[in-house]
Amino acid sequence: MKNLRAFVLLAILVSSCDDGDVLVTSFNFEDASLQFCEGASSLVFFKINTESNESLSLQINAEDAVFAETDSLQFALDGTTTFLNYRTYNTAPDAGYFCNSIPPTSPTVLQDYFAPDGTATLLVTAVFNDNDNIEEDIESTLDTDMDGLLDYYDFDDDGDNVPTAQEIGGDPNNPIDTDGDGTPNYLDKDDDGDGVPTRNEATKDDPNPQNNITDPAVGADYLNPEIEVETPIEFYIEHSYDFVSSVVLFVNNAVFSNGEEEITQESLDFGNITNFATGTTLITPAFPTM
Ligand SMILES: [Ca+2]
Ligand SMILES: [Ca+2]
Ligand SMILES: [Ca+2]
Ligand SMILES: [Ca+2]
Repeated sequence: MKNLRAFVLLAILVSSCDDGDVLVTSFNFEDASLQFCEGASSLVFFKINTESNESLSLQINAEDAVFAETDSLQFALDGTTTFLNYRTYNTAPDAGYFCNSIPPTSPTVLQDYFAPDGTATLLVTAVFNDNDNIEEDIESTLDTDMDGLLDYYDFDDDGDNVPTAQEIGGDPNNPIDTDGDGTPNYLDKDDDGDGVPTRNEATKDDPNPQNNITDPAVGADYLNPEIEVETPIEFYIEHSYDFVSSVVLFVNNAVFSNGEEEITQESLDFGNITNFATGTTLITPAFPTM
């Protein structure tokens, strides 16, 4: 996880105390950006107010895989693996303070509030890209080959086991249409129009149609209408697509306590981090049974 960029949406400044005392804490993180670091088995989100020397931090346990898809993730605070800390210091901590396996000796913690109860919510938004050089609408629900991967992140749109990037030719705005039927090869299940689907102009030993060449002078059989040898290939090749995920974090019903005083926060808006996680998803779509 990298490419940290953070923005603060808004901050909540409501502090209350059950015995009515006025707290010297400010609980002000309005101008502090959300940051994070990864510990051995946990993820720590934090905000630092460098003016008032205070920090708000949340530790959660989450597998990296959960950030590869758009989802709303809820984490119940339990006081052991998932919890919040609100601290004040003699001087402001830096980002390295929060994921140290050995608690740093400085800065000195003046007040330490711990919240073992509440609910943290992470809204993950993942944007997919199949890198197939076709400009595709990520709002579209079109799934040409009905393999469960929408066209905008399906690197083989027509499911013929020849990736789109290798079917469009040199000009994405004028993609190759071998049989001239008006459907470009990357959307045509039978590229040469010989009646044998491209996927089936391959062999069981090598399901890549590009490698099945009877006449080298013409090229692969799936682009040679004179060759009509059919071998049923009833599976798809492994697909890959990249993702870039951003997160929005908020916490509800947190009750902070330092043993003497309590601070209740019904709603804590931590803000967001764009480009929180990037990666590549590999998936072999199930072959549809018809
Ligand atoms: Ca698809
Ligand atoms: Ca294809
Ligand atoms: Ca065609
Ligand atoms: Ca052929």
